[in-house]
Parts: sequence; C-alpha cells; structure tokens
Amino acid sequence: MLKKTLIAATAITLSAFALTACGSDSDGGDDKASDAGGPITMGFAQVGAESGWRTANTKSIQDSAKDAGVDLKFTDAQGKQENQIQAIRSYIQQKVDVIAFSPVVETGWDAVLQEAKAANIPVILTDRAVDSKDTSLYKTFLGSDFVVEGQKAGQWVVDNAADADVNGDGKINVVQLEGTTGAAPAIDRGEGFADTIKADPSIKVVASQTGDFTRDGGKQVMESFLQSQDGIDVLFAQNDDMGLGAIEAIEAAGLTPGKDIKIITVDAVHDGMQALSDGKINFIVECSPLLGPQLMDVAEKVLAGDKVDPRILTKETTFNQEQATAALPDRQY
Ligand code: GYE
Repeated sequence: MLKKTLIAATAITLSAFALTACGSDSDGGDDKASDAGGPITMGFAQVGAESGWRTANTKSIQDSAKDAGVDLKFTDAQGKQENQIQAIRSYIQQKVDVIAFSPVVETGWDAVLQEAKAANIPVILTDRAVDSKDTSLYKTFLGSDFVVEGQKAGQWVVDNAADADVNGDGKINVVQLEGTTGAAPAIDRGEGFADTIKADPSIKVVASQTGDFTRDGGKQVMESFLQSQDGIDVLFAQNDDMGLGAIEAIEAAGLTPGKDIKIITVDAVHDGMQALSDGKINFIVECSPLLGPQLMDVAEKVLAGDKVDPRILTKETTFNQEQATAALPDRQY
C-alpha cells in the first residue's frame, strides 16, 4: 500500500513514460482487488500542474485516497489531451475498479469513454465537464458551476460600475484573460461573465485572449493588452494565477493594480487571497479544489451499486478585501 502510494506520488512529475511505470503494480497480483474485498483501485488522469488551484486539487485527491484506503494510480497529463487519453487506456488495461479524470478540454472523449464502458469500468468526471451527448459514458460530474462563477465576476462589475470606471469617461473597458482554450471553465466563465455585464451597456470587453490558466501566460498577455489598449478600467482573469501574472505586468508598466486597473479573478487560492488582502486584486470568486473527499465517497458508492446524483455541485462563495483578510489565516489552499 505504502509502496503504491509512493509510486503514485512520483508519477506526478513524470509524463507518458510514467503511465507504464506507475501502472506496473508492485504486488504483481490482480489489480481488481476490490472484487476480492481488497482496496478500491482508482486511476486518476490529472490535467497537469498549471496553477495553484491544480496543485491543491492534486493534493486533495492524493490525501483523501490515502485516508479512504483507495489504491490511487495517478498521472499528470501536462496539459495534453492525448496524454490523458493514453492514461485512461492504460487504466482500462490495468483493469482498475474506477477511473476519474478532469478533462483538459471538453471535446473528443467519446471513443475512450466508450472503451471504458465496454470494459465495465465506471468513470467519474471531476472538476471539468465533457461535451459528450451520451451521458451514460460517465456516472457523475463532480465540480463547480463555472457559468455561475463567471456571472458572479460580471455582477461585481455591474454592482461597482462607478468605482470600476477608473478613467471616469462613462465607459468601462474590460480586458479578459481566458483559461485554456476549449476547457469547460474557460468557456463557461467567459459565457457567464459576458451575459451578466450586458445589464450595463457601458461595460464592454475590449480585448480577450487566453493565458492558459498560468502565471506566465497571464503576464505575457497582459503586457500585450497594456501596449495595444487605451484606457483599460478592469481586468477579468479567469483564474488567480493569470491575475497574479498580470499584476506583475501592470506594476512593470508603472501602474497600481487594484487602483489604476480593477482586478477580478476566480479560484481564491492562497496567493490570490493574499493579493486581494493587499488591495492588488479587488474581488475573487471562489472555486474549490478540495474535491478529493467527495470523489472517494462517490467512487465507493458507485462501486457498491448505490445510486449517485449525475451532477454533484461544489459549494462556493466570493471574497472582497476584508473577507479575504479574515479568511486567510484558516485558508487550506
Ligand atoms: O480555475 C484553474 C485551473 O478546472 C476549475 O483549472 C479548474 C481550473 C481552475 O487551472 O486555476
């Protein structure tokens, strides 16, 4: 058990090669141990390590697998869909009891999910959705409502329009840093935000580009926004990391983040909350990465043949500066 956990932990930093390495079980026995009353074997295909959110999510899954006595086979796809597909195929070959994954992008999953179904291995989606029409290809989708997150971000701009018009010209020019192109949270947060700001015609998204959910991406794209756009009032970064990268670009341009440009982000990871508390970010919409305990619980239920809800939502809140300062000491991620 311990050995397996160590193997799983090592796999985080390895890529495709690790799929086989981590798949080769140390006990040499049948992996489908739960059939014989042994521990549940779960294959988890993670997106990568692109953000603070993802790091916290990985830790939550690994810690809760350990706590629940689940034998976790963990792979990091380094942001590539083909690596995730390869990992899922390898889990099917190893005859794990259950497969869970957080799909990098929404499209292109039907074939591999059909293979899992044919092998009788239940699949649980965590964090991100797929766009497959056939919902029998997975048991449940556990995670946040990203449209609602985008709406909350947009509502802040609507509610704080006077403040958000930093340049005082009656127009609120918003630049947006999008997440990974094609990923559910990027699509849905963008949609929720766009729909909500329609309530006030003075609010316009004047530029929008992907920063791939990374700090570097956020920094580089913000640098180009600052060069190409006049009178930016607001930045909506679809995650904290891109917002934090953008703050570096804004400061390097001699501007004060949170004052000269109002900043809204999503996630509420520790570094984002610190920046909010310091006044560099103005508002954060929470998106919880602590999905591990619920995932283990759902997996046990699915394998016991219990009915599970096809959509399990995560509870989330929002933070302003005072709330961030109050929450920081107890923040788990
Ligand atoms: O917001 C971002 C991460 O899928 C909810 O992915 C997740 C998003 C999260 O990289 O920081």
